[in-house]
Amino acid sequence: MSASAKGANAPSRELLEKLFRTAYKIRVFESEGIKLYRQGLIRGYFHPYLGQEGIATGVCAALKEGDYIASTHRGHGHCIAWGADVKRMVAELLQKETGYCRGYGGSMHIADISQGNLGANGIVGAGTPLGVGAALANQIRGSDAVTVTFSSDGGANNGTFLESLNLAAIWNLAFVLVVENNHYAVSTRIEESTRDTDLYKRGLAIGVESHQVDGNDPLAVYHLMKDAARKCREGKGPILIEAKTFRHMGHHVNDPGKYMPSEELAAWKAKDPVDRARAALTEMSGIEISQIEAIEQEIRKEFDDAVEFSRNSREITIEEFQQFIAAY
Ligand SMILES: Cc1ncc(C[n+]2csc(CCOP(=O)(O)OP(=O)(O)O)c2C)c(N)n1
Ligand SMILES: [Mg+2]
Repeated sequence: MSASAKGANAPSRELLEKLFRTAYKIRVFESEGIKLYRQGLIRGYFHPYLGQEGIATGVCAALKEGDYIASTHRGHGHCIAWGADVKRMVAELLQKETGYCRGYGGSMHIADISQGNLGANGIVGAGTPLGVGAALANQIRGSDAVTVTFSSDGGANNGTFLESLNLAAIWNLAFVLVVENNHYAVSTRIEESTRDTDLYKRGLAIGVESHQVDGNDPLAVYHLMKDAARKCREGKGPILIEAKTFRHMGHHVNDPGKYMPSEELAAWKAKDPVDRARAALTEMSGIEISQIEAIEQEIRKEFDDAVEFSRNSREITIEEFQQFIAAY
């Protein structure tokens, strides 16, 4: 994020604060969530979004009420940036009935259709056709809503990636495909799974406006997404955005990520998206350090309150879960 951007086009304090708040909230949720996982309180997998916060933060800040998002298995950050209730998210992770899916879904299935969050998804790449379907429905309804699907480098090798984007293109849908290229699908390096690692070119090949952005720069992501959403509402969609980034740890909490070269990891950590959001807010808005600290404290308290709320909520029973499954 260019901290020197000043003058008429300078981002507002409100925007800078929103970006920082969101990025920091994701950072706290993931860091503290990992601790809960390590205490054995969360079952199943937990795929941390640490290091990738700039993408969800910038994208969601550029959308408006009535728009839609579809997420991935690494979806906590998308939910938070979309404005999800942290209490209900933590409760879902802890299998409590107060969670988003009554505790039946867990980390990879948090969804809130009523608010346009089509959900996290345990099937890599599955959010792309889902998002295109929502965008088609919105076009048929005459709505100006934009649908964003968050995908991934691994997801881009799923057959439905091009099939869906191609349909979105011939139908001029208000659809934005955000590809979070973190260079790995589990331990498989992107160079091992595709010859051309610039994934935005796949959109160009089928006539889709496509861009590449530094995913660790929340403000750059925001500006690109803002422009993409405007174009989509003008009937100029779909648009593909490839955001380059890097995870701060292995694929999931129990993956030590030894295959990630330490110098490369250090170089990406030096471009930490949360630090950059904080630096932009500090340098461009004139906010006092004490005010930043107060924001951080407020967000940490929100997480602690969510844990307290969740601990006091009732855990679903195996019998209830079995009855729920049998009903479908
Ligand atoms: C269709 C499908 N294939 C394989 C898997 C197993 N799997 C879960 S996550 C993952 C890697 C995903 O990598 P990427 O798409 O780049 O997303 P990232 O984990 O980097 O966010 C795989 C292969 C799956 N869940 N779904
Ligand atoms: Mg990946």
